[in-house]
Amino acid sequence: MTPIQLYTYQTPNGHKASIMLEETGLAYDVHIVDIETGEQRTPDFLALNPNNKIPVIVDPDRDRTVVESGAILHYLAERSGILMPGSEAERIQALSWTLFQAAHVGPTLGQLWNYKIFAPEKIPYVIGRFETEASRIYRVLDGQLALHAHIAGDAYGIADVMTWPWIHAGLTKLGLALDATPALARWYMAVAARPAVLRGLAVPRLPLRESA
Ligand SMILES: N[C@@H](CCC(=O)N[C@@H](CS)C(=O)NCC(=O)O)C(=O)O
Repeated sequence: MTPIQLYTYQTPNGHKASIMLEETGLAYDVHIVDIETGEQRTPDFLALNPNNKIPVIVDPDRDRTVVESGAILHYLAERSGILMPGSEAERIQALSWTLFQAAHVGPTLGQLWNYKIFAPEKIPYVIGRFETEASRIYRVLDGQLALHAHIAGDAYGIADVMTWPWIHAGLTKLGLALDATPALARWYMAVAARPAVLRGLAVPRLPLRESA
């Protein structure tokens, strides 16, 4: 098999794709797209994803280019047969929670990151608004994980791969502790113990920048 080509950067959305590739065991090559210097807006990258965002995968053997992390995870599950839910009922749960991540978890924490860390002017109303929404989303996940071992049901699957990097970023970068959501905390620790997750989190290895 020709290796899958992964275009990515050191971010939670990039980590979803690298963790999934590590889980599947499929061979892949990594291409760093430095979104801090604007490489996602070069003509070559825009030809892969007109939406100028990582991650993207190219599967040369099937002549497929896949954008959007949720679609990438579904594609890789189908391609490999790994983390593919068995029944139709499980598949629709996986799809629902994968889209919940894409619609709520990622956008809310992404905006919080922007306004809390990057914004030159810190606006308390805006930061408070996204922190309140993040708490609500964490309670939704905590409720689901109080009922099931994993986000889309009993088995570990793509909804977990989709969500874990953002909960990790929330904890390590945004100060979103898991004390008030014990089921979410239990799940977070269990997923963190998977070797494929740790390997995927280390992708891509960025070259050291020269300091000024
Ligand atoms: N919904 C997209 C989000 C991807 C995304 O936001 N990627 C960010 C990095 S985490 C990016 O490439 N940003 C560059 C830009 O917006 O110019 C997905 O799940 O793949």
